[in-house]
Amino acid sequence: VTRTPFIAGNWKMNLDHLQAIAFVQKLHWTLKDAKHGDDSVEVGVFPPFTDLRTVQTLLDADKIPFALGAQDLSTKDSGAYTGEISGAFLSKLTCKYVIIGHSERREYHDETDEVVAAKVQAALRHGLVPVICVGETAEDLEKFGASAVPVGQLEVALAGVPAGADIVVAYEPVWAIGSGQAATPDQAQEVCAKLRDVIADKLGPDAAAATRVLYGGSVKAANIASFMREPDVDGALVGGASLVVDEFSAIVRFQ
Ligand code: G2H
Repeated sequence: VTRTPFIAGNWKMNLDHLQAIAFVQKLHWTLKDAKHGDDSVEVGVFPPFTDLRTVQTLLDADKIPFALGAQDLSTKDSGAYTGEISGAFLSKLTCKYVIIGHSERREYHDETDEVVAAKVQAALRHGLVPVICVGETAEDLEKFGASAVPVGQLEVALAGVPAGADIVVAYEPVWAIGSGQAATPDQAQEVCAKLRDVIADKLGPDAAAATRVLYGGSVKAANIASFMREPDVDGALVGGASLVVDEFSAIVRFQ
């Protein structure tokens, strides 16, 4: 099985819908002669909710081959849930992906493993591919080592997920996020391999072979190639560096 590398830009709470237009156009222009949008590498952009419609229109109008994703969704499908966003709305805007369980959601919005699991189910109900984020804090790392917490988080997130489901897993050690201090390629490989074992255990060997496992946490142009050389790292979830066109383009051109 070949797993198409996936470079995903998580904009977090950056770029309003007007800034998004300029950014996506410039990124497209910069990547025009790069091999992407085919089997060599998939590029994804994950803007804030309020940008999704604008970016969708732009991708569609200019036939820009970036996949569109959201940064979160509701566990519910519709109804009296003020401020929430349904996966149904995201599908209608041609979102392919949705990030679930990012450590910033877990930390600032008290998202438990059970909430994450419910969001994974919500994504699948609406035909979205969940990008399930797991990772240990510095404290967890000291107490339990690198893999115990992310493995436990993924086990809960995958409960009830059918074997054939299309999912992406992202290993993001919390201590590496936005800190400039990325994990080493060896560290990333070790945990990503264990996460693939969890996928094998829960969803079967075919799913484990087909599912992309990303590394995230201070990925930049200077370190992407070293991660991509690892056999169980299939791409990157990029935060800060995804907001700088030249840097993100260089990450997409890692090979
Ligand atoms: C981890 C990552 C993107 P950054 O949060 O999801 O952010 O690349 O800024 O560490």
